[in-house]
Amino acid sequence: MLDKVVIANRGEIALRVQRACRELGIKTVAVHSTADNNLKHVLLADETVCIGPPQSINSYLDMPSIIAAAEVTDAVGIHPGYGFLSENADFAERVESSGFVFIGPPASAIRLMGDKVSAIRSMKAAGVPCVPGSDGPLGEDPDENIRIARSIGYPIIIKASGGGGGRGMRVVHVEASLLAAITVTKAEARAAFNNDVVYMEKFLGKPRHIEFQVMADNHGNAIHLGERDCSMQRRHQKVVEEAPAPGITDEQRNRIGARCVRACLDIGYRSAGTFEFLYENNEFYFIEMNTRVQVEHPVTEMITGVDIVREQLRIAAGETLSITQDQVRFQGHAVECRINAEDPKTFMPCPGLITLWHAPGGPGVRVDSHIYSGYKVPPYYDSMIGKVITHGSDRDAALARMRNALTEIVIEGIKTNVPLHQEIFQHSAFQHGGTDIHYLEKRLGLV
Ligand code: MV4
Repeated sequence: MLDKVVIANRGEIALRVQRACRELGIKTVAVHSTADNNLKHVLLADETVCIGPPQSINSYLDMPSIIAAAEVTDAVGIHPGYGFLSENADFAERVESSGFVFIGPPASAIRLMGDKVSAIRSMKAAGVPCVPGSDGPLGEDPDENIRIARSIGYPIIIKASGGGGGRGMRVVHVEASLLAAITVTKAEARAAFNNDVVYMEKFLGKPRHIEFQVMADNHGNAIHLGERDCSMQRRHQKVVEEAPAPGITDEQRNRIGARCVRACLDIGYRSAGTFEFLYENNEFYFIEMNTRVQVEHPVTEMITGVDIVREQLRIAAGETLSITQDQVRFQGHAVECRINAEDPKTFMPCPGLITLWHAPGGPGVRVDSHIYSGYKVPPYYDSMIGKVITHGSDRDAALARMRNALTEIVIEGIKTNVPLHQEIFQHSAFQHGGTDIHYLEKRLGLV
């Protein structure tokens, strides 16, 4: 097993990675900014290295500082968590060329999936169903682009190949707007991603966002751990996630899961990954792959019993996956609420001192959070301060446990989105399950 790992992240995921390391007997190095001296995992780490000032660009995104921290502490591996440098192929490459293990996929896979046109091309080749579209970059010929859009049928969506996660997209409803939309999206993409490659897809009006969790090792083994439904979102920020996705059949899960596994083997994938799909009219359409551990991984852990971060560490140490596909069992239902330090009405971030914290508990309740009474939420980073995950024998049982947890939870001193979650869990459409990606914004009267 790895001897010592640098955790190149902060907050709840840094603590999550640290817990997995501890269980495996791996020593941990917490690298942190000057704003994060009092983070829970920093206080618990075997060693700590301050890597810079509060602004992420000078600390959690500073590759030389993080690699230097691994050097001075004699660490063997670096876990990037999510966000920050987790999907930066150059970072993965520099970690490895400096002699450390990148606890994630090969740089080549990150690069391939980071370019959405090449990602879709490889997925299509592996038999993963994709959205009808241009099957490659749009060229300069206006007549050809008009022809492609007509053959797909309006509405269509123009997407930047360097984008993803909702950045660099534009919907086109009529042919008269097409060419201007392509020009503008290209210009924005060049400015934002230094890459003006754009492609075209059929625009799906009321899809759900359903994603498949995969894991692959270095020995030719790959498995899927089923799907999650992440449709409950606002402005591309997920709010509630659940597994399994309501209404998805075993046949669909096995079929799409098997395609994702095939794709992992085809592209030489390793570690944890997620295939994002849009789901509409009973069909799955691949849109992007995330080459990192995700915020919502716990709902998959709760229904499968697989510790995804532990597997990442084992795989990085050269071991095989500890389970085969045949051994994966889906049990019950899990739901996750992301707890943010924000105003529940305006969604403005609300950093500050947490004067009192009581975590919810009881059977089937999991809390992944780094906060404690007396912890001060700094203003420099993402406002997510933790996640409450509940599991039950079926969806109703998981939801009932979450409603309970949301009444037990106490966070004083700062505003949080707990009231929003309490409201969501009273909505009858949500209780019924299967709401689409526009549901929350519509309910909030934002659309
Ligand atoms: C789409 C789409 C409709 N049709 N692609 C937004 C984030 C990025 N991952 C892809 N996104 C979308 N792609 C086609 N062809 C609608 C969205 C979309 C969306 C997707 C998932 C979750 C939330 C979303 C919110 C708005 C739009």
